[in-house]
Amino acid sequence: MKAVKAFFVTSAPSIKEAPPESLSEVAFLGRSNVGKSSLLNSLVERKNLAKSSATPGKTRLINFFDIEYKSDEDIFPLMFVDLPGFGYAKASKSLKNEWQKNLTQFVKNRASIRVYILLRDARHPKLKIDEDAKEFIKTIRKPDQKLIEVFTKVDKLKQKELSKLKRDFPDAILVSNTKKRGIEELKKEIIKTVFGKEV
Ligand SMILES: Nc1nc2c(ncn2[C@@H]2O[C@H](COP(=O)(O)OP(=O)(O)O)[C@@H](O)[C@H]2O)c(=O)[nH]1
Ligand SMILES: [Mg+2]
Repeated sequence: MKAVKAFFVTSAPSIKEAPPESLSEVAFLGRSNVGKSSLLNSLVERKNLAKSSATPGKTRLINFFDIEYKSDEDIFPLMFVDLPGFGYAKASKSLKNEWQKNLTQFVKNRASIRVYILLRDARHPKLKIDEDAKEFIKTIRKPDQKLIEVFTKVDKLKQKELSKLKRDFPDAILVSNTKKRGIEELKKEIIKTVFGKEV
């Protein structure tokens, strides 16, 4: 399935400045540098729609992208929301608190979010900060909001580690942005979750 439309809408520092809630939103959440922007680009087959960077902690804004997928029979309009990374150690404390507050506010109060995509680094699958984020989403989400857990950078794993990860997290989707693995599976899961359709 292909994205027939994918364009940047706007950046917002907080929920107050966010665009009006209109489309079903897919929010990408995860530690800084985990591969959020890269995954967003993979999902729409664009190289640099969401700015990916090797410098952790650069994205401090909430970025909105208007997306449209098309299958043989249907069109699926969505808003992808690239959220600032959490837990970036090098940011100053006040800046960190400010981001964290904005991020928390947004995630809690944005009713148009249909799916939270929580990204985790496949090489560090048991980090407390990720477990905490998962618990947090589970606590605040409404009945019509789903959590999809994704492990990124699986290209860095050996076969044995990959098998273990699958055993430990049977519901998670394993992706590689460099090798384009798991991308179609994730697209399908998003469409199924938001629109209730198998594509
Ligand atoms: N090997 C590998 N590197 C990745 C993958 N996804 C992202 N990266 C790299 O990880 C770094 C951070 O990616 P980015 O998408 O900017 O992360 P973000 O901060 O979460 O938005 C960049 O250097 C990417 O090229 C992946 O699946 N495999
Ligand atoms: Mg990013």
